[in-house]
Amino acid sequence: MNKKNEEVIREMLQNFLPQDPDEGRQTLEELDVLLMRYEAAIREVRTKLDILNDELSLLGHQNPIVNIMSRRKATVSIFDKLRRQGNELSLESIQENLNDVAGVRVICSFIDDIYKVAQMLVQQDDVTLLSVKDYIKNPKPNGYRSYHMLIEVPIFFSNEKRPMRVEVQIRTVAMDFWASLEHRMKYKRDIENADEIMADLKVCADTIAATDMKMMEIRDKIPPTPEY
Ligand code: 0O2
Repeated sequence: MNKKNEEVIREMLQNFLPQDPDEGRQTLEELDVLLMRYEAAIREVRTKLDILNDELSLLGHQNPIVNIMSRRKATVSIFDKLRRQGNELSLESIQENLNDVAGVRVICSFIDDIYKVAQMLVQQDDVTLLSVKDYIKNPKPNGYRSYHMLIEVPIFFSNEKRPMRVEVQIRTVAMDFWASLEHRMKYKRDIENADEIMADLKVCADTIAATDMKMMEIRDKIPPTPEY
């Protein structure tokens, strides 16, 4: 860690932790509890998706989900994001201002699977849909495509039920491949020929989008695999 980063971390901790050591300790314990709750919410959503995928594959729909990945945002990234947003560093602020502490990414083979999976998830009566960003119908200018939903699920703890927010990103294998490479640009500020790379990535994003469409067309021409 370089000196500048050290200073930033020290400042973030000073802003987050009360001066009094006992209060500071309690705040850290409460942070642990809050992060555990987000991890529980991730498990809940993953289980819902696993069940949908298992059921659909038995019904002969093939597996609409290729892979499910999830992550709880790292503590330092949580503080970093609040700081960048200009928001207070506190437990309340984490819950109010951050939508992506709990993140689940679902990778599908085909574009229409994305919408099926999204629909099946939000129609469950304990899932509340808070917002949708459809970057497939409305790609970002750089070519980013993915379907984002912010949902809330109730999680049962020892003596209470808590609604927890989870950001669900659903995309095809090809969109994910593209996004993983493009994401690397975010951390390479001083890269040479960045404009050229971004232009190349945009061309690839459009090619991938056309290929995703074509793959659905081809799939529809191939008779389904017989059940056994
Ligand atoms: P990381 O490192 O993946 O966590 P918000 O989520 O509300 O803070 P925003 O930008 O309105 O902010 O949300 P949006 O557009 O739904 O994007 C949230 C996440 O989607 C990002 O998280 C990325 O994971 C992904 N994403 C959005 N745009 C792009 C893009 O252009 N390229 C790539 N590769 N991923 C993108 P983070 O926190 O930015 O990053």
